[in-house]
Amino acid sequence: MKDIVDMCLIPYITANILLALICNAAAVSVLSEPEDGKASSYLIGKWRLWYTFFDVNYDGVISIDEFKQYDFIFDKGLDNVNNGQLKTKKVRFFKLWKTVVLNNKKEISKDEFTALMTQRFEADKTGFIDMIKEYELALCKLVDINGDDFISREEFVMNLFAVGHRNKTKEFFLAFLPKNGKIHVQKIISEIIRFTTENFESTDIFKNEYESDI
Ligand SMILES: [Ca+2]
Ligand SMILES: [Ca+2]
Repeated sequence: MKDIVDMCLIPYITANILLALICNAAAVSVLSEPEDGKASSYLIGKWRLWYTFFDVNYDGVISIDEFKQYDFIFDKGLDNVNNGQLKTKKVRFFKLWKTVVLNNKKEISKDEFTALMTQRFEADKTGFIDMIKEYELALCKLVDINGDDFISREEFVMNLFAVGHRNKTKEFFLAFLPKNGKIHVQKIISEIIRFTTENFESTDIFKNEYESDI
């Protein structure tokens, strides 16, 4: 009787092993970068998170008004320590923000934003990375009030406050492994490039933060 039961179990176990192998192969393929230059669902999910981060007043839509938050924080007499360059830096960043995020429109929905990023990424990935790099450098120059190419804790927190994110600022800052209490702007730029352009799953400071902040 035991032999019969064992014989019946063999095909069942074999089928399950095969199923496990197939599932494992599928999981590995998700972790690989698509070869056809298409944006993965993982990357598209990150762009949707990124959209949420830009929606400073939490009304579900990114509009031109979102940028006014930067005026509120950065206009508090900080131009003295910024050698009078604040306005120039802000104008430059606003121009890039309007192009990169809003596609030069007054507002953009989450679906439009995702479609825009997908179209840009799939048309020219190198150009897309360059666009993000230029955008983030302009933001870092704005946030780097004393112009030392490092973002201090104070500068970092002020930027987060400007865009309405006040939770877990300490954890977010420490995730960049600051040295002597500050983060080099290149570290922030490389991390935002990872977040906005890396097509496969990896350790991602911005993704972790944005997921825990919503
Ligand atoms: Ca909004
Ligand atoms: Ca600085």
